[in-house]
Amino acid sequence: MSLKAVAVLTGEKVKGIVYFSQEAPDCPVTVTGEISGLSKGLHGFHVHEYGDNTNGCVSAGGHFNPFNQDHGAPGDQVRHVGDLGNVEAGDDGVAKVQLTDRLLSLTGPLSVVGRSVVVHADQDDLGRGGHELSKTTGNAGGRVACGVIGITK
Ligand SMILES: [Cu+2]
Ligand SMILES: [Zn+2]
Repeated sequence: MSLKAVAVLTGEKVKGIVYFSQEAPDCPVTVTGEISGLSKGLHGFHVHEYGDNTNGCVSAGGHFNPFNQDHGAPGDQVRHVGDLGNVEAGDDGVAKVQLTDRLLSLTGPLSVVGRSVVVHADQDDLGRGGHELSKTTGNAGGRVACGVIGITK
């Protein structure tokens, strides 16, 4: 029986829905969805530690990082579990999300259910930008929308 979760992202201008599914506990997680209201181009896209929206997207905390690693690209050996790279918006401000990740899980001690999805104002440099924030946030700028990941059917 596959596991499914969903996050409804809300922000001042940016909105979206992101779906997660996983065939079985040790399988990769597929992430799909659509985010609108973005500026054209790349935007950092991560799972952050907390499913807490009490102070907007700020209270989602940092990138979900249970292994205490540096920030990186989704394909890197060294990365945060929550590092999902970038989504790319077209001229219409819409980004389609379609990715598969081997580190995410929807069950067990490292489950992302109850945490947040955050989309950022700027491009995630994937840890390679040489900025002082590259190794922690990818220097992806402000949080333009976020939503808590919840279980769905
Ligand atoms: Cu983020
Ligand atoms: Zn990160």
